[in-house]
Amino acid sequence: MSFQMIGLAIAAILLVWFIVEKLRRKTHPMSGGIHNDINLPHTQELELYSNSFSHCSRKARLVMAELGINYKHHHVDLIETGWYQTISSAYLKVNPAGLVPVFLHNGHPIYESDDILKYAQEVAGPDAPDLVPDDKELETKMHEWLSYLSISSDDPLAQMGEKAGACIPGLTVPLFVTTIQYIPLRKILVGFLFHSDKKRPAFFSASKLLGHKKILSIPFVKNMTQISQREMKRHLTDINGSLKDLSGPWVLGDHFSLADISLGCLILRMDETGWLEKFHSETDLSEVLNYYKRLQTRPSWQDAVTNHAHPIVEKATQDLKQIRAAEKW
Ligand SMILES: N[C@@H](CCC(=O)N[C@@H](CS)C(=O)NCC(=O)O)C(=O)O
Repeated sequence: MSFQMIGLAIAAILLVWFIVEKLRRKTHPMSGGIHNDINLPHTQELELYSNSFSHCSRKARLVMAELGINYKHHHVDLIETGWYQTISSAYLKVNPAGLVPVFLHNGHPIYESDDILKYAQEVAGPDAPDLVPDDKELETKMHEWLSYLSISSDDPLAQMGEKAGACIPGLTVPLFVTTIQYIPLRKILVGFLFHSDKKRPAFFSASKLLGHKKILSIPFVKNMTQISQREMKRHLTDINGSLKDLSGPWVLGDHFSLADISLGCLILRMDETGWLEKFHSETDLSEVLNYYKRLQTRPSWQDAVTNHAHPIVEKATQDLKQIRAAEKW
């Protein structure tokens, strides 16, 4: 057989492999809430698929810890923690949208972190604390907070002016860049073949190859991080004002609720990316800092955040701290 024939045979095998893999990895959006029509393999009544670094996953783990829910945990990697497990054929059976977190109740999946938070309250036993207040006015307030803090699955950057949650992805960019230095390029490139959103592997491979300075000076990235900074600083100033006026330690006063879980995760992200310290040096956020300290002393924090620390994220967080200190930003 000639070299040409061998080359053609290899190309044909690769093409067949690619087509088969592509068919096995079909992705499409999934609506939130429970899907009773889907039955997934499970060994426990309640199971959670989450990633240690993911903001929405942290919310889900915190609610489980606060409610004392006993569940089986499956860690799912994102490219930032190792590889694109969310678009593996096995995980796409769990969530065809390729997103974490997913909560399973008797094998039926619940998608969207805020729906998971509410569902967890419904399945928690009668002795579990009430993270959704009975008082209708307080409940409405809690839902408003959840919506204000949420990240949309369709367009994560939409409505940065109105929603604090929409500013999170843009402000996580510097940490994405430092985490991705620990991931081999070949793993990032897999995203070009199978990720439904090619901007992600494009951004991650550029980050890996160019480093933070060049990435953060690309006009689109620069513009996005500048808008996110401006808007998040304003949101945190508003949040600081609301916390100052409270009649109790939590956003609804004395009642610890789902809103505190979501707000706690937003502040955590701002802390690990260095923005919290920077914003506080420019505007008074002392109420936010005190509130954050109160959250960190709750046993749920240890359980859902500290115990799930990821070595790559830990190292990348330190790297980012050093870069910020050296470059004074
Ligand atoms: N609105 C969704 C957002 C979920 C989401 O965006 N998850 C991210 C991690 S925080 C993810 O799975 N990304 C997959 C990827 O980056 O490929 C929720 O609240 O659950």
